[in-house]
Amino acid sequence: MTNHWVDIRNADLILAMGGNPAEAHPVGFRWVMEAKEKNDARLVVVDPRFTRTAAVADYFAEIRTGTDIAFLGGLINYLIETDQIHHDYVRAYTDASLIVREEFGFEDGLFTGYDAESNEYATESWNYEYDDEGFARRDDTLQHPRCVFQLMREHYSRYTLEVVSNVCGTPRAKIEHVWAMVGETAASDRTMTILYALGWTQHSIGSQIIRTAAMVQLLLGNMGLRGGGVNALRGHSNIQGLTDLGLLSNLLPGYMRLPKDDEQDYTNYIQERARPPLVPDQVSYWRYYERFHVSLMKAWFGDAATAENDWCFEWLPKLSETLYDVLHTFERMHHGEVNGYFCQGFNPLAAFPHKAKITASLSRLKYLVVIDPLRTETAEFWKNHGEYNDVDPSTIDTEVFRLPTTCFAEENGTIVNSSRWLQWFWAAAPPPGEARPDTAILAGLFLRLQRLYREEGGAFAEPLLNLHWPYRFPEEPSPAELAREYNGWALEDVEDEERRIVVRAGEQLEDFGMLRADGSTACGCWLFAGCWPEEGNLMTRRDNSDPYGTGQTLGWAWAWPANRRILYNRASARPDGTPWATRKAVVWWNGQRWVGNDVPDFPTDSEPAANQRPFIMNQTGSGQFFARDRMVEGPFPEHYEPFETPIANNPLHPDNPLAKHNPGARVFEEDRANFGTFEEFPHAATSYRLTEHFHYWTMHNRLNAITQPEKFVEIGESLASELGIERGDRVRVSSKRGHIDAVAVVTKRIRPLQVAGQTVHQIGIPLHWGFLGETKKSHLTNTLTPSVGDANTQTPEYKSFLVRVDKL
Ligand SMILES: Nc1nc2c(c(=O)[nH]1)N[C@H]1C(S)=C(S)[C@@H](COP(=O)(O)OP(=O)(O)OC[C@H]3O[C@@H](n4cnc5c(=O)[nH]c(N)nc54)[C@H](O)[C@@H]3O)O[C@H]1N2
Ligand SMILES: Nc1nc2c(c(=O)[nH]1)N[C@H]1C(S)=C(S)[C@@H](COP(=O)(O)OP(=O)(O)OC[C@H]3O[C@@H](n4cnc5c(=O)[nH]c(N)nc54)[C@H](O)[C@@H]3O)O[C@H]1N2
Ligand SMILES: [Mo]
Repeated sequence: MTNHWVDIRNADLILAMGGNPAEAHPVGFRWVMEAKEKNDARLVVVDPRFTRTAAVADYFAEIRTGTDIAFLGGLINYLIETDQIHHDYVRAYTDASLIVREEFGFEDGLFTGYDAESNEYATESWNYEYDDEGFARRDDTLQHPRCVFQLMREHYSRYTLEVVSNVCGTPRAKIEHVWAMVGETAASDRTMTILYALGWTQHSIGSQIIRTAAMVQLLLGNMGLRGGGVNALRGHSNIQGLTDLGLLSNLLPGYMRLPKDDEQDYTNYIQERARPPLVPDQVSYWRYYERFHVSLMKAWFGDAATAENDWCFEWLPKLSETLYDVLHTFERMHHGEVNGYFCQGFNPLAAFPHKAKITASLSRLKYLVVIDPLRTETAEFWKNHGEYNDVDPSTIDTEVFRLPTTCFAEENGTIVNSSRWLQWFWAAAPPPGEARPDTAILAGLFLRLQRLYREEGGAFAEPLLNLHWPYRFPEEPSPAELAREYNGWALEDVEDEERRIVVRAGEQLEDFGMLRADGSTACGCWLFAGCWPEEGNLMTRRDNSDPYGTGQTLGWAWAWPANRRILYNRASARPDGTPWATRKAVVWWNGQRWVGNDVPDFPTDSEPAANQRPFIMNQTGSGQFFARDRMVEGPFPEHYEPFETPIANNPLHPDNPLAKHNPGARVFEEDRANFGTFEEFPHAATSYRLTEHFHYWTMHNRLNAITQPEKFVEIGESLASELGIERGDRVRVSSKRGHIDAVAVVTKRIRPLQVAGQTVHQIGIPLHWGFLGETKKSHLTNTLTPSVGDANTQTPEYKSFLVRVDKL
């Protein structure tokens, strides 16, 4: 989240789109209700289904899955053409004025630089025009035909009301109604918050949907203010912590990025990441990359990391692929290129797409290790469970090991929530039986491997032999020790520019401003620096006092970065340092420094006249409409159809087959052969959650099993009557990859849509239930889903695929 849970109560408008928070985040959802009750806020829901969130909304609009870029792109067009944008904000705090290279262009669905052979773009033309000093040229009047604002305006001029309605299937009057409500928040004293989750991420165009939302919020001036922001409601209780700590395959802790295989040189590696400002005087905070990086390597490798050996840069893996994501790993496993696989708190047979492919892949392993407190479908993938898992164990050689772990309620530690708060928690009960904490299992594995390498040698043993392991009980590092390491400490006395000592050797760091690139500090995750300073563990704090009545509660736990609760909060004030509106104020300039009800996300002594912009992590200091790098499929989001679409072509580019689906997506050949067509599988399906279950593990719990005992699918009334299906009938839902059987819930909550001149029916498929546990046995939903991911993150396209429904 750019903002935080409690801050939702400060919003005037809440757009829940691409998420169903009443169902999936029922506790956090109280802040939505509080906004409605105490702030007179309105809630708008845009979803393929009339959800439990929609049931308490002020306005609901249905949408075809996978078409949110069209809806939001149309909104951008509407806001610009009706002049409902926050002009001063856009001019001062965004890249709208920057001038783009002449070579840049967009034609019939493709940006310049596309190579259809490799499915990749050469991105040189997606850049600004620079002056002799290396700064981007600009036109502050926003009139230059190639300034970002004019290019964006032109790009979205195609997204008229008629086009959007034709793509999304949302009736025009409803679209207009939602757009008008959103437009009202262009006023400087009104904000909209956007709440999203998987309804946006689980698409082949997922990352770009979220970017479109960010663009809308920048146009409206809603970033950095109370009740604004683009807010990802995270999933598993510590999934935020997982990304913060760099568990994604291309990351290091604190969103630092691993080198690629053509980056063998340390200096180049740092230069490529420690980027200088592209607009004069801007902060461009990643310029300090080396401080974060060297401190990480000191935490990992201790004395072995020295300036002479480039802080052990050679030992870091160099990526030969952009990502080693799960789809990629299973593709390799399917080809017999993976020997062993560890599933720690992960049930891929149930959770990953195209179950038949997952089964075939796991069957080709030599060994599978499942580290989990419960029985999982994955651990029993080899076992015949009748029609629900119809395999022949005699043909599967994979050896499966199960290592029982503790559960969250049986350990101490910290969890990072969606608000970026690190909250310490305490064990409520001892673990049963042989269960051990995950840290103990990993430490045991590491120490045994290290011993084997020490005794017997082996290729590339140095990183294992030299890993710094300073824990009191090496077999079981304690959560407190690990947390102190993430925070970081000084290895020598650290001085500031005036040679005053800011932290002494051996002391915990106060904040990431103390990190140094000379090896004098160690820090496991620069973003977490400050969570455990000398004064102690700030994550245990439970002071909910709120002196300004803003909900910031700076004494409750600890938020990264630097206990800041609202990111980019400098943008809550005008360029001159006064708040845009008192009721939205977060920080302001008091004549000497930045102060306010939150910790300023900005250099506190940077006076307004210095003209530094609020988006300090960006090289331009601005919020970016134009993504000059990082996004694989283009600098402006464009609508492309899901890989399985119920219509014949992309209505925006009907004559260009290359622009039908995301042109930057990675599709493996065998997976492409497993995509279905709408002639055979005419209905658009989507999958989702229910409050009563958590994925695939609450079905082991009798109370949850009682509340939702059996697999069902949701079918709209009109399709049901066409197919002769009545409530409670059993139906078969098939895709190109398999079928599931379930009870039909015939509902008014899903309505037929008029899309590109045809009627599209959508089918809703909850993802819970499997062949284990206390509920009735069922087929796994992911029997049906296609193996293709978002072009940037490779998050699977679980939310848009094609099925056929038959009465059983
Ligand atoms: N009770 C419970 N809570 C949970 C979980 C659970 O299993 N049970 N899981 C947790 C996890 S890990 C996660 S990631 C979160 C997920 O939280 P959510 O993303 O809110 O959950 P979903 O139900 O998967 O999907 C949300 C909504 O997206 C809609 N949708 C589908 N396609 C589209 C589309 O193209 N556009 C739009 N606008 N909407 C679309 C669906 O109809 C659904 O209502 O929930 C977390 N919370
Ligand atoms: N069709 C479809 N598929 C989806 C989705 C969808 O919307 N539609 N959503 C996707 C999303 S967002 C997610 S997050 C995944 C979820 O997929 P998974 O994460 O695979 O699902 P869970 O059932 O939450 O499995 C987590 C496992 O962790 C175990 N566990 C719990 N606590 C601990 C612990 O402390 N240590 C260890 N080692 N294990 C523990 C649980 O017992 C459980 O078996 O599903 C994805 N799959
Ligand atoms: Mo998730």
